[in-house]
Amino acid sequence: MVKRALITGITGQDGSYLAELLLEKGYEVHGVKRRASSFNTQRIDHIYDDPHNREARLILHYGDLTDTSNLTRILQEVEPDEVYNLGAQSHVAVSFDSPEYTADVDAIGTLRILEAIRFLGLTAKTRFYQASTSELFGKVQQIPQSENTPFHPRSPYAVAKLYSYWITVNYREAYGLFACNGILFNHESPRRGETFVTRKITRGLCNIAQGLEDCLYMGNIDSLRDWGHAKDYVRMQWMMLQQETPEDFVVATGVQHSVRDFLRWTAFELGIKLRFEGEGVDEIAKVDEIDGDLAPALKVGDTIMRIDPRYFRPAEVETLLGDPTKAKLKLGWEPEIDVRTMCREMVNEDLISAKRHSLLKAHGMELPVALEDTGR
Ligand code: NDP
Ligand code: GDR
Repeated sequence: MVKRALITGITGQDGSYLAELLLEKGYEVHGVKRRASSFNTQRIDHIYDDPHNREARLILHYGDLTDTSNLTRILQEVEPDEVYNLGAQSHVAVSFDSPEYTADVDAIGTLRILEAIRFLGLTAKTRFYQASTSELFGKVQQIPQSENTPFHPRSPYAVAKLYSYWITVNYREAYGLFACNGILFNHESPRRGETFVTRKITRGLCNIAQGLEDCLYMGNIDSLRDWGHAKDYVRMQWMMLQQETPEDFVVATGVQHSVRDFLRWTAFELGIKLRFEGEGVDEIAKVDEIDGDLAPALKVGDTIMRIDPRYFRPAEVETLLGDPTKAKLKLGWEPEIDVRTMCREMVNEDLISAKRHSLLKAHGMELPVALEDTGR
């Protein structure tokens, strides 16, 4: 029997890698995509099947986590063996601007799916994965953070995700649903959204190196994170739903670095050594040395990073470090891609795009480079 999975958030970073993984494993994969005024399937176009092909194993449904009847109808049609609830307003800083919407999607959206599973009588058939987050730990009380660390969310996003965490536990305890929380620490890739810090840095510095932008404006570069690769983390999402009994797991690398480190590594991949000068909001990063020809637009002494307090958050999560011991011992999960390798992969991809833009510009065919325009 071919297994059927339903993924909310299939057009996002994790959704695209998970869809690839499940297709490789022989699943029929259904995904919920939002109607948008422009194409929003770039991350999954390479695995998309023409729906006229009867053999198609990737099937998309228009839908939204704010729409109960739509979600119920999709679940009724698909009757999935596994649901991966990855859809979310996933940007922490944006959740301070849109707290109510974030709660509707990230908290009540989860309840809508769980209720639909129950209402449709799928409780015994359908397994449920909830995309929980290290942001639940927020104001850290214990280092490193494990499944037993108390939560203290620090943003409307994290508070909404806290509801989803507990409602998932509740449906497991109350109705016997096979439901698991993956408490995932930050994970990145070349498909990471452009306004999350790692991708903002790799994309920004590649554009600067090629003369498409002048300077990168950053928030709290002392912030500490445990960064892994999205490919490793979606493998664990699948593994969690293959266990004998449902349980929650922390997914992390157990290694911590600062945003400033990530700036340094990205510069290193471009053959640049950075020198940080000044303090607090006056801190800047200058080009100290250049090696090779990957940054033709730069010279020693150029200032390529400044702090902009607009990117500070009303409440910050200063430090996160995960303890993945349970995932390793119980499921045999190990991350395979380290953060430096991931940074190199991201730089390589963003550099291709920056070089393409720069070449077109040199031939008088300048394309607009989408700058980070959200204020976030
Ligand atoms: P992305 O932001 O890349 O993707 C989010 C997905 O959710 C997109 O497909 C987006 O659609 C969809 N979405 C947003 N709003 C709605 C809505 N109202 N209804 C239906 N779908 C919606 O996130 P990631 O792939 O990085 O993360 C996946 C999940 O894991 C999220 O829930 C996130 O909060 C959580 N998480 C992520 C971590 C990380 O480090 N990446 C760590 C821990 C948890 P569209 O493409 O149309 O915008
Ligand atoms: P985070 O990721 O908030 O941890 O949430 P993000 O990459 O946005 O921020 C990480 C840290 O970097 C600091 N920072 C900046 N962040 C952004 N976006 N832009 C900046 O200019 C900037 N300068 C410094 C932030 O303050 C923060 O401390 C991500 C999301 O994927 C969530 O959905 C997920 O739940 C968590 O990771 C785990």
